[in-house]
Parts: sequence; structure tokens; C-alpha cells
Amino acid sequence: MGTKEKTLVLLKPDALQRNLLGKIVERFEQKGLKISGLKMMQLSDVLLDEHYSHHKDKPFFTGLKSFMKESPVVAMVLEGLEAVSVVRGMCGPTQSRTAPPGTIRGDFSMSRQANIIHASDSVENAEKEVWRFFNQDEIFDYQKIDFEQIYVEDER
Ligand code: FUP
Repeated sequence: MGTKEKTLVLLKPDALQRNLLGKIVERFEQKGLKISGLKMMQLSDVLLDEHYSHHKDKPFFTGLKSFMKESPVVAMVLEGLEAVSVVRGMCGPTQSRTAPPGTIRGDFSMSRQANIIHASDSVENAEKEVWRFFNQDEIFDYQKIDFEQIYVEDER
């Protein structure tokens, strides 16, 4: 019926500068995702080299790293059934200009680089990324009172 997953989200410097943090967090809350972790952090070269290692030889790599260091980001861990694909769907594709309306990128941005949000793209990567950005004691396992309204009995 779906597996409980955790996924890593970064609200990028453009989301912070453009006062969009609350609107984006609200979407995840309204969807029914559980916030297991949330903090502000200034990203380092070491962390970004690891996080974007698959892009290290691309022409946009240096610009991407500078952009991600322009201000702090907000890092979140979201939890729910199939949370990885649910959150990716809510973000929309990388190129914001053509991202569908209704997605976060589609509704709030016009750029490929300044595209507001990062979300893990697979269950395997989510597992790595959660622990790349969060320590164990920053992730909270708690009961959420709307759980039984969000999922029906045979989904829980
Ligand atoms: P996504 O999984 O949608 O975040 O996309 P990618 O992993 O392909 O890219 C990571 C980030 O690199 C994007 F969010 C923005 C940046 N990027 C560019 O700046 N130019 C490109 O051509 C592709 C990606």
C-alpha cells in the first residue's frame, strides 16, 4: 500500500530572498506530509561538492555552487507514504519556466538554476541525503494527530 519514506528538501537561497519559505512549507503541511526535521544552514564547499558530485564536470557547476552559498538555505526532512516521489512531483521539473502550473517551481520561479527547491530524486538518494544534511538528534520521531485522517486504515 506504499512504504513510509523520508526525503530531503532544501529551500534554496532564492526561496529565502523572495520570502517564499512559509508558502512552500505550507504546501507540504497541507498535503499531509510530516515534518521530521527543519533547520537553517549555510552550505559549505565540502557539502556542495558531495551533494552535486554528479554535476562536477558540468559547465554550470561553479555557478550552481556560488548560487547555493548566496545565503543560508532551509533544510527539511519530510516523511510520508512514498514521500520521495510525492515531493518530487510537488516540486516539478528542473527548468522552472516550463514546469507545470501547480508545482512549486512552476508557480514560483522562472529559472533553471534559481529554481527554489531541491528534493531527493530516489529512495536510495534520499537515504544518503537525509544523513548528509541532518544529524540523528535533529530528526524527530513523534506522533502526529492527523495521521488517522490522512491515511485510511489499510494504508497505515
Ligand atoms: P533536480 O533534481 O531537478 O534538482 O535537477 P538536477 O539534479 O539535474 O540539477 C541540480 C541543480 O543544478 C538544479 F536544481 C539547478 C542546477 N542546474 C543548472 O543550473 N543548469 C542545468 O543545466 C542543470 C541543472
